[in-house]
Amino acid sequence: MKEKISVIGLGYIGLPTSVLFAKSGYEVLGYDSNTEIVDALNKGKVMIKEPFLEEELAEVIEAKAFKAYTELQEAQIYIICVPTPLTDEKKADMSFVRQAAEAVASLLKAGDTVILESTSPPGTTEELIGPILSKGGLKAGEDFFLGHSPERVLPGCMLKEIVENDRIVGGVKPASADRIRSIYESFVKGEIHKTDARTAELSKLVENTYRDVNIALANELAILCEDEGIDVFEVVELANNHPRVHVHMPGPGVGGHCIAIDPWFIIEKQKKSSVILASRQVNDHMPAYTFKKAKSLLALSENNKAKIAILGCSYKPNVDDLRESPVLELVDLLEKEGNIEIALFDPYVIDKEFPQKKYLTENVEEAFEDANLLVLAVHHEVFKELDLESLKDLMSEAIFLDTRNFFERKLLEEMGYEYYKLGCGA
Ligand code: SAJ
Repeated sequence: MKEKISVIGLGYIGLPTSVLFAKSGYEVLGYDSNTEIVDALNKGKVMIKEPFLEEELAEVIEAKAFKAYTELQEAQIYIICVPTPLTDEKKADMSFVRQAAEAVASLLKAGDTVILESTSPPGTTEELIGPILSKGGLKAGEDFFLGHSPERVLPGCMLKEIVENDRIVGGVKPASADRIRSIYESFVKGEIHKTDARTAELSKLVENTYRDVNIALANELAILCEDEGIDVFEVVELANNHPRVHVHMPGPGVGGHCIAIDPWFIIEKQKKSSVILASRQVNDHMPAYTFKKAKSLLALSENNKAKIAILGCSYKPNVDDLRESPVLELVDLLEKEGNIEIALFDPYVIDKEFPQKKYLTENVEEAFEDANLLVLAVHHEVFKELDLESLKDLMSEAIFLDTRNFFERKLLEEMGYEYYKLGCGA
């Protein structure tokens, strides 16, 4: 008899996780409160663009190893993969985790295992989930196993990363860590590192906070280089030649549902201001900084009509994910400024709904038509195929702001563009 796993939350993490457990011999009963998602999944339709996910889902549905439900199903193992967004006060919104824990508590039996995958502030597993699950008298870590195992996936190559990356499993007791490790050993090829629950929670936050602080360093250098007439990308490249230096890349801001969010879960635990908070503030300032730079370039244009064409608006290259996208904040600032016509071109987001969609153009020509300034905001690989030479002729002025060091200055200047780079005063 196959062990049953109930996965709560069938989104970016819950769905790939469900598929992999189903492929490795478990019977997975997925649960999501969104009936549209449940219906689509049971028809083999995946709502997120992730390579191979739909094919793998079809396989496990065919094998009757996965089915989605709108009610939580009884199982031996419960894995919580629900969102942990930020409140307006930049605190962790744990309402979805709380609801999930309450649902599990109503079905929990002795000997079961409960795993929190959602990225959470340190202490969540023991202090929030444990007491909810123990309300019926069962003791966490004794009558049932409880722990935290954070995911480490890169959107766009999730299935590969969930399998191959090392994994952290943290238990409220060592026996819980052992039990959770044995469950993930069914498909994880990377090393599985055991620890306690709160160490596991903080380790996950540190992974993304490290990147955020590092990106903030790059962005702060970009602002300095603008004033100093230096190219920050050259500085970073040269500094990174050192065997133990890895400065990240500057840009128009930090988006996504991880790096822009996770550091706040540490900040809320800190007693005083920190480099983590200062880094968040630097990165959150970059859309305004880019807006200022764009405005200064627009002021160079001879005619008073101003149109900006923005290439890319998802939160990072080659994905359709718009969450926390800094480019959307840049668009809002341009809109607020008034008397600037805005055209967005991003082939990844044409079937997404978002407030700034009204600026999205059908094709790239429409975006370039009559524009004074072109901003490369997201370095989607497909933009390398654009025929910038002929597109330039559609513009009323060919001023180009590259926020990602994505194009060759020499090449664009030979085409007749006035080429500028964010973080490059030269
Ligand atoms: N960014 C920069 N400069 C850089 C790198 C990124 O400005 O040098 C920006 C990107 O443009 C984007 C944002 O930061 O707006 C985040 O992009 P990302 O690719 O760095 O991060 P995510 O959110 O797609 O994925 C991260 C990854 N975490 C780490 O690399 C430590 C991923 O492995 C995690 O699993 C994921 O967060 C998560 O789910 O936590």
